[in-house]
Amino acid sequence: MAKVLLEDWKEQYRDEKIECMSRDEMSALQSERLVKQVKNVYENVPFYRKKMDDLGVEPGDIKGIEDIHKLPFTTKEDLRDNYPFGLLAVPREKIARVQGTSGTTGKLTLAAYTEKDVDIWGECVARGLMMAGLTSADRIHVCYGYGLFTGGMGLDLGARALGAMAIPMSSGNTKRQLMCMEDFGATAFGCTPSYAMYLAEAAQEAGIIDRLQTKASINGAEPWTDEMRLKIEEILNINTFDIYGLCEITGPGVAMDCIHHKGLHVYEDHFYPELLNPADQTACADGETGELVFTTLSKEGMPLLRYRTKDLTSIDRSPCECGRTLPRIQKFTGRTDDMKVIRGVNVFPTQVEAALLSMGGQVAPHYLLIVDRENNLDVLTVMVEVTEEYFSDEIRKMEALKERVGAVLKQALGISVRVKLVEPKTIQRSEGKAKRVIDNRSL
Ligand code: DLL
Repeated sequence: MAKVLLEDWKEQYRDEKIECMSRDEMSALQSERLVKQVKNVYENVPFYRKKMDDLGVEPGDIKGIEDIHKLPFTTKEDLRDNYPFGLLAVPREKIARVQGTSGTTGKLTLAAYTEKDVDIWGECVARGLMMAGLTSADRIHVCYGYGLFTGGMGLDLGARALGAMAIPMSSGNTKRQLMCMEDFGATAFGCTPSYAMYLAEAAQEAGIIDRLQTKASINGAEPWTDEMRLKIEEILNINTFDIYGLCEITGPGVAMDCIHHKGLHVYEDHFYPELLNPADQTACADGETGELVFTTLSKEGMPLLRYRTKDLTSIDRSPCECGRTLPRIQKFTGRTDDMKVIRGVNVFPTQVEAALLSMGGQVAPHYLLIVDRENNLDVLTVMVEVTEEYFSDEIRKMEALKERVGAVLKQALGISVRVKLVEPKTIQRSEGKAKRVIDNRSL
């Protein structure tokens, strides 16, 4: 275990020319790619030809990246309507692989990639791995799921592009994960942040932390807070990085944060980001929170124009101390669809997470929000796990803790909540994306 302090950090770039390019050069590159891409989808994807015709836009109207606002949006519903292969821009024989969403109910969201798309995906993940200080000498333990979900394959492709060793564990069986991590001398691992927290606690409990060689972890696929990052870093004594992506765009490797943790650098030479006001789709000013929308500038298999991710963040284009000029999106508060409106107040699970972690170890960062409607009134119950250290058989002590948690949550959320304290390790752990909310109102 070897956390590197910021003052000792040596920045390395996978592609310095692109990652540190001037804004003018980047705009020129994006413009060239966009013009080509628009012509491509107009000629090869009937769905986009119709959408553009309906808007009265022709490929010739798009002269550069500044014209992107003239183009139509694409939504998840469009992907579903054209499931599975209706949005391909190449013949099906050119598709080298498909990947899908991690959800288990309903129709999948399927994405298709050519060989070149897969190479670019690996390159982008490799940029992130280098941002995390990894090199070809590293051994990367991948406990994201392998399969249609992009996590396992994404990290694997990144390790391959970097020339590092991939350890394809997939998710599940924590004891075995830890055994292999120790035996194979993994120097880094990748999984969801909720599972990283679980692994960290399990390693601590097994007393093996000193025997691990891990120095970094690459965590994403779900919203999490900086407080959670610090907690994982503290337990394992490593550097932890946030990686973002979605299968429709490329899987992990759309954006990742650097050692300065001031937002996730977007690989905008391939994935052009826009931040739009969800209500009327007008552009947000830099720093203003809105819905993240992506256009794939170089994708061959299933290129998407202005894909509405439903993820909420803001963008910062100021230079970063790491030297990269790639813009940074802030850590995600959540998706438009996991924000809950409770008695008129917007509540995100990440606000609960930050509040619980601010309580100095009295409660564990494992929690569940349950929303009910009683007598026409919304009621939010937050189930919170007490840590072993603070758990007590004395009712008075537990009542006092419950009151403290209630006060901290009220302060953070702006509404009063019911707190249900539960014993250590009783909230179900997730090996993939954690389920943080049960909304009984919509059932
Ligand atoms: O979750 C890809 C991925 C795998 C990213 C492994 C990072 C690591 P999907 O299953 O298509 O793809 O889900 C995409 O997950 O729209 C976000 O809502 C959420 N998400 C992904 N990364 C983050 C993150 C993968 N770092 C959806 N922070 C996205 C917050 C994230 N939310």
